[in-house]
Amino acid sequence: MAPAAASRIAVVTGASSGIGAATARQLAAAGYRVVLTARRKDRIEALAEEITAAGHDAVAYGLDVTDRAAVDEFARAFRTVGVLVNNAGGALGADPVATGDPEQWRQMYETNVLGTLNVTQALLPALTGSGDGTVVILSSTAGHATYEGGGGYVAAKHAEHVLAETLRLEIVGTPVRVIEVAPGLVKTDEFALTRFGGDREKAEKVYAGVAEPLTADDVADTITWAVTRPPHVNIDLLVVRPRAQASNTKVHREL
Ligand code: 8X3
Repeated sequence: MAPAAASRIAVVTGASSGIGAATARQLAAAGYRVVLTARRKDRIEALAEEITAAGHDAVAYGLDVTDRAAVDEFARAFRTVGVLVNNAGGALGADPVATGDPEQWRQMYETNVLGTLNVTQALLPALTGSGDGTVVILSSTAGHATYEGGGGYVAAKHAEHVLAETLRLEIVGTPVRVIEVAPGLVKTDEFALTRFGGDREKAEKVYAGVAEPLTADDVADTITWAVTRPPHVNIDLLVVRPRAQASNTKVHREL
């Protein structure tokens, strides 16, 4: 469904690459005026230009979602917002609990959980004010079951799942939906590389032998579908995995 004027703005966090960038492109194509946010301003500016050149509507705003003062200032620019896609976040490390780095755990909690909290809190009045707001929380299958070495990432993603569930309970009766999208194995340029501190060999192992992991576009398609349902339809939770993945730990690999 094409968005109504008051709910035409879609804010996407972490829009500089991967799922965030793909979602920005698809929401713009669906008729939204997309506000791209990320720390890497040069990237989102280039993407905004690309989207605009394709005849759609996009602007870029450099933002670190963990900086609450900056998030509040960003939110002041909007009277109404139709969609907020909380995509910023990611994984750091895959160490067992016994030896995991507490600093990595803290950073993951800050970006994934507090980042989502910051932007959602700051934009909630504008989302409500649109008369038809949608909050999307990109959690993960790591938010629903654990795996060895998942540690701090699994904990942070469980927290995001709880944030989505709790918010949905608390704002029922207001014109805002809360949609959680939980992807499994998605091959993007940066997710695994960031997780393993730039170690390409370790990053490649995550996808080794998997014929077709999900792509950023697959997930963006899922998000866009959920967001473009009629306003009274709330897709609470959508778990999406590649066919080759039956669970977090059961992945078919042809090696
Ligand atoms: C990414 C899924 O399996 O790497 O959110 O934790 S996994």
